[in-house]
Amino acid sequence: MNENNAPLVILISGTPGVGKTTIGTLLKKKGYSVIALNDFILFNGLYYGYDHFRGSVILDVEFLKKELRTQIINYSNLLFIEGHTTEYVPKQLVSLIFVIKCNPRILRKRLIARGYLKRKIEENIQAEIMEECLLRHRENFPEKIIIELDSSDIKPEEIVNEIMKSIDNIS
Ligand code: DAT
Repeated sequence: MNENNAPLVILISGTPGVGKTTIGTLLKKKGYSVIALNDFILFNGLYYGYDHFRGSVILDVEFLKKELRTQIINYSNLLFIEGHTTEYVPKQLVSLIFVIKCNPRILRKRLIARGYLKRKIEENIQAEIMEECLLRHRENFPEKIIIELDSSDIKPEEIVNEIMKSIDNIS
């Protein structure tokens, strides 16, 4: 916890399929608080509607930011927020960001296994190649708090260990 009694907020982001949910589940099993941002958005109705072409919700960004500010103070110590659109978490709240990456060939296999439509797979592969998630976070947060981790060849448990080591270094 920091001096304002707000929790230390850690973002875990990346293109769909890189392993965010898996990491979040492992962190929860270890007893940490984890917000899955997609679930948070749906549960709190923080969207205008659904984009059928893109297969995703149309976010109400200002409402999302407001709701995060309100709800984050209910947590103590360490809070992980995992999701594809974590760049919308208000900058002042965030201590560290992990952008998980994955080799596009491996990512494609994961997305095929998930049953995504071909168009959606290619859109996500393109986003991974162009490092879109990383760039969006770089636009919104200082570079020094962003850490890239590659999930292509290491187990989710090892990624969690890397994350915890980095957090130990800042707290
Ligand atoms: P995301 O939440 O980023 O969309 P996920 O956690 O649902 O991704 O993982 C997508 C798939 O990839 C799922 O079948 C689990 C698998 N996976 C996740 N991390 C992995 C890793 N480090 N090594 C191998 N497979 C992984």
